[in-house]
Amino acid sequence: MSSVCIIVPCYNEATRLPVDAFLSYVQQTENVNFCFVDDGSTDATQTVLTAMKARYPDCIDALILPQNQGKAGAVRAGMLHCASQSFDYLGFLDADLATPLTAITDLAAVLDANRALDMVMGSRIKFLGVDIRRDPFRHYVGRVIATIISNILRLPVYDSQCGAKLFRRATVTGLFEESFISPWLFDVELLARLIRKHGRPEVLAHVAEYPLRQWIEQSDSRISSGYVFKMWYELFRIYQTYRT
Ligand SMILES: Nc1nc2c(ncn2[C@@H]2O[C@H](COP(=O)(O)OP(=O)(O)O)[C@@H](O)[C@H]2O)c(=O)[nH]1
Ligand SMILES: [Mg+2]
Repeated sequence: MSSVCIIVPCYNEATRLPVDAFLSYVQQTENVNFCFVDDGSTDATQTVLTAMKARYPDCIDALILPQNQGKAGAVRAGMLHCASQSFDYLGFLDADLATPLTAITDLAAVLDANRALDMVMGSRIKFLGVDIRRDPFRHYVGRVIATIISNILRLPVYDSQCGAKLFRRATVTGLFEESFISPWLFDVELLARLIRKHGRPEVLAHVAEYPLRQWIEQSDSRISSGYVFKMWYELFRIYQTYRT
């Protein structure tokens, strides 16, 4: 299998991070590495991550950011930190494992099967045979936001905001070099950057969505409820900045 490095942004995750699940996964799996990024947490996240790295130094790295940057900044720092290493694919996953670790090999298989793809995104689509569990309110609000994003991008993307994405390494530096406008909508910016790079008609050959087999919403979200208001301004700025 191709080698993969997964960035896990961690903000005050000392009690929430499923440490045992990560450790048993690296024990059982070859070719998958993790780079946990402590995003200036104020709890014991740094201690937890450093202990994980000490146990499995060959496949776990911990990047400690002295100041909180938001999810976009933490993912970006981790991706750029690992892009110089010899992995085939780099990606990111939320620390709460709402997307289970088994999705990593599923997403890697999509890139393995199609050499033209730069990026594969997990997509939370509830249908028979998969296990997608989401609070109904967040689901409906999320669907409205996702549909608006799809219209702004003029791209038939179903679920831009799912926190599980994998990239071919050669594309990472170009996509993540520039810092992001939005701490939570940076996924929209990644798609806008791909459109800018390839042109809208061709982008469909370079990015694919993959319906996740499982996604279980975890409580205790780090996004504040007030962000729903700020988000519209960020979307507007993204639209203005990447407009072609
Ligand atoms: N770097 C950073 N990461 C954050 C911040 N807030 C959340 N995260 C990380 O982003 C991921 C998603 O956060 P989560 O609370 O699960 O959000 P939700 O499930 O999308 O509501 C987790 O891995 C968090 O640790 C933040 O301020 N900075
Ligand atoms: Mg979550």
